[in-house]
Amino acid sequence: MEIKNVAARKVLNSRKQPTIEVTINKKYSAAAPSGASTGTYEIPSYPDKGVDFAIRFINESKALKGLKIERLEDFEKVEQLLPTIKGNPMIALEFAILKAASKNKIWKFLNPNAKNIPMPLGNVIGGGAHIKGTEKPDIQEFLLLPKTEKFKDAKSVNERIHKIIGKKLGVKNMTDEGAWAPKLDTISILEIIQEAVEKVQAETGLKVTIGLDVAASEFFTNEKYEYKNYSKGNPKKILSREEQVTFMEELAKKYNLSYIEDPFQENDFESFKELKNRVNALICGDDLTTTNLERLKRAKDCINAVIIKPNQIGSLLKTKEAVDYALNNNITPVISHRSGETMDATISHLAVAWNIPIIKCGIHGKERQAKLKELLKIEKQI
Ligand code: 2PG
Ligand code: MG
Repeated sequence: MEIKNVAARKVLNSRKQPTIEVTINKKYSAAAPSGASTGTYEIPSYPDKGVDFAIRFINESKALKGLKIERLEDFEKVEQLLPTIKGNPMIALEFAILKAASKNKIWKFLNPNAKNIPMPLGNVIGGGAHIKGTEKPDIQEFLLLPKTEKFKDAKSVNERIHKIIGKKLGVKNMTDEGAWAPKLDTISILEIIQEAVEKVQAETGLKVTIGLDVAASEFFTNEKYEYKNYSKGNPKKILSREEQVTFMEELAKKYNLSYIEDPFQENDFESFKELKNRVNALICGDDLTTTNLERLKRAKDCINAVIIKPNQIGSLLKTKEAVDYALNNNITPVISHRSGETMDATISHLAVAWNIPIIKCGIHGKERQAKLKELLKIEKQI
């Protein structure tokens, strides 16, 4: 595929914030998402001068014209030719080029032998930085992780539990990611989810497990974890580092958690390691690792799963490096959406092409469904 035309424009993401969309050869478009609970070690979403500057820069640049893209390695040229374009603009650009080079079959272009569809990790109840106000869960995401043979079953079982819980809670409030946002404490929420999971498991015979994205950096103040909704009788509670490790261990054991993301603040590698040694769950880094190979290397013995978000590092090639390092070091990569999303479903393709076993992309809302539906489509093509 030869790049003949590159155009960028401003669009709105699901949080109604401006983001960049790039179109290659007038036909293939991709837009970048953005986070709300961003890690300190993520690269900035936009170069210093912001989204408008990036759009103008891409529209005025002739650097990519005539460039031929036939394989992943060719993206080195893209990244070299536009070194000032990092973060979200680079991701939108590279995803659009991927679509153009593959005629929308990215998974096949990157790996014609791909055969695994990832399990969907979906957000059913949430709080933290993903909803305004103060009366909300401290923990950012309460997640469902099905363990089914077929992707189709996993998708529908998540949707079913999401619906049952919505009815039970009777709230209309939702987080940015389409999870229910009740004014409830951690324990009450886990009880409600466990009940719904057991009911649906009994009905369908399909296995579903529970997970968390604690996003602990968001409520780590003065070297302590400051809960505002800890438990029913005891909403306000301050936990030390050791107490937080114990609390996470207790939750993991009581609710059979299969997955815990960012249970500790983003610099506390040691506590991740301690929890990993105490429980039988995926202990996942997100703000800890920020899809950054150097941080991932440092976290190697502390985690057994890692979030992969292309726009945390702003480079398709560096994203692939992080995935490969994880796969080669017994760390489960989990490719992930952001809380501010677009209809782009490139991460679904990357999951399949790069053998990523889990995709975290929500359950409810058109931007989340776009990624799930794309996987149904890919499943049929494989
Ligand atoms: C996270 C993500 C996505 P955000 O913390 O894992 O769920 O949130 O995009 O706001 O960083
Ligand atoms: Mg996270």
